[in-house]
Amino acid sequence: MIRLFVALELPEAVRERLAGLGGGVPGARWTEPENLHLTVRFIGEVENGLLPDIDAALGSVSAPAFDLVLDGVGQFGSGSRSRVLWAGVERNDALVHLNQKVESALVRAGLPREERRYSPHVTLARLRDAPQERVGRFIQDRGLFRAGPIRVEHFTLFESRPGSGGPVYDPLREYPLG
Ligand code: 2AM
Repeated sequence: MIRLFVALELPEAVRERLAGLGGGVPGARWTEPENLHLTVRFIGEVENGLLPDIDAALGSVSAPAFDLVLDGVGQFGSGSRSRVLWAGVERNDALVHLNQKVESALVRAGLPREERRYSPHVTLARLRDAPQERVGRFIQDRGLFRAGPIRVEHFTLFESRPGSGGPVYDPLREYPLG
């Protein structure tokens, strides 16, 4: 089996700025700077034999290049459950369009449809037992964070592998946007 997802890479300067947002929240596990990305479509575990079909499906996606702006920070989840701290994405119809194109290509390739609504974000940290008061302050203090515009001219199929220091994301293939 192989664990896959489709994402946008972020330029190093943007990843550095995102990594620089970190700190000040006890119980936060920060994303390694090289792992910061914007998921277009999570795939999950599939048989290795499906990889050629997935690759062909993604290769058939035709969508325009676009600009992306990161905007603000926020969190998913609340209470003591596992929570995610993220950087947001300014409303972006081209990104939603790309998500839909990728979704239908993958469904044509035989993958189950994603039932959850697409909600673009860059995961900054996973929170366990982080005091909500500190999380709230973090979000408030970084509310004016903005990065971009970032020109997006391709999307990437990644493999996620477990590593000793957390997951390792290997880019398998890039697909151009026109
Ligand atoms: P997340 O960062 O918000 O968890 C690789 O795991 C990427 O796929 C991450 O960006 C992750 O988003 C995303 N993803 C979407 N759905 C997922 C799921 N059910 N399990 C793990 N990752 C998921």
